[in-house]
Amino acid sequence: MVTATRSRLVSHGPAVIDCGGKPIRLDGPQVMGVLNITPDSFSDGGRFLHPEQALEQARRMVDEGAALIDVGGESTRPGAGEVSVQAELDRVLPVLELLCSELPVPVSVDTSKPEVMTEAARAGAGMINDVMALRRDGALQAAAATGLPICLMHMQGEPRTMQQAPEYREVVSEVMAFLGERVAACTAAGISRDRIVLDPGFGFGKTLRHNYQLLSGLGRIIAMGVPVLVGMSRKTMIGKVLDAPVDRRLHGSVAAAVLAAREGALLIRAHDVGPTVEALAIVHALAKEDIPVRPD
Ligand code: 8Y7
Repeated sequence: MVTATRSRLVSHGPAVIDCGGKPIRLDGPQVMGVLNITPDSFSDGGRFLHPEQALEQARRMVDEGAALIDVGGESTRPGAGEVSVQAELDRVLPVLELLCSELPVPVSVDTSKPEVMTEAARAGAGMINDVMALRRDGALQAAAATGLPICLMHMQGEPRTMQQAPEYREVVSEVMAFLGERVAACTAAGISRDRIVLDPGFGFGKTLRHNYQLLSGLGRIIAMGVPVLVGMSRKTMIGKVLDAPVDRRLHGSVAAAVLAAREGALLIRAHDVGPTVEALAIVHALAKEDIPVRPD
């Protein structure tokens, strides 16, 4: 068994990522808590529209150990409709301003729109989380100008149609090629590698098998040497295996988080922060004792 632990031994990049003055330690897996402020998100849609309610929920997640809170104003669920720039700004900015001034942890903004990136940074956001990986016109330039770290996520197709017939020759290689190309586009636009986080984009233009092939091959993506974020919380890849609706996917989601963290994923995007943080503490305790395996 020489190769089994290989992916856990590679360098995972900087031990700290600076999110606009609020650093996150990446010496072990950390949780990004999900805060949806859209009226139509599939798992908690419509519950956190008001800034005060959003703050209350964000504080709960921070108390439970979230290292980062992800705020999104445009639902990216399969089949979701478009939101105008103004509508997204109106939703996101009041929440960002409040959370960024009140919370001890950084707040990332889940957006693909360059105008929202610019305004979110001005409101104090600490990271840009773009499921389009800065492919929108003007997004590379806008993101570069913020100076913030950026999560580049893989998606095949676009949210409205991505689950119709996703196809890959070999999903892990294709996701890696895409992410490598987006890292190159970022560095060419003046975004240095130490500001980049990569995400294979579970559920975004992937069948159930593609999602598990990606989880199985996650070590190869981690070996690209850039911190990796994953989001599997409450997704269909959990629900289909369990034949369970969204409100009964907690244990499956935590199991998936543990498996990804054991491969070396450093940021885990999750709705159920407390249970995920506790499970990851066990992964971290184990990883601290990992001994490199060498051939005789
Ligand atoms: C992800 C995400 C969503 C993910 C990153 C959901 C915004 C769907 N999923 N961002 N966003 N990675 N980086 O189930 O997997 O929360 S939305």
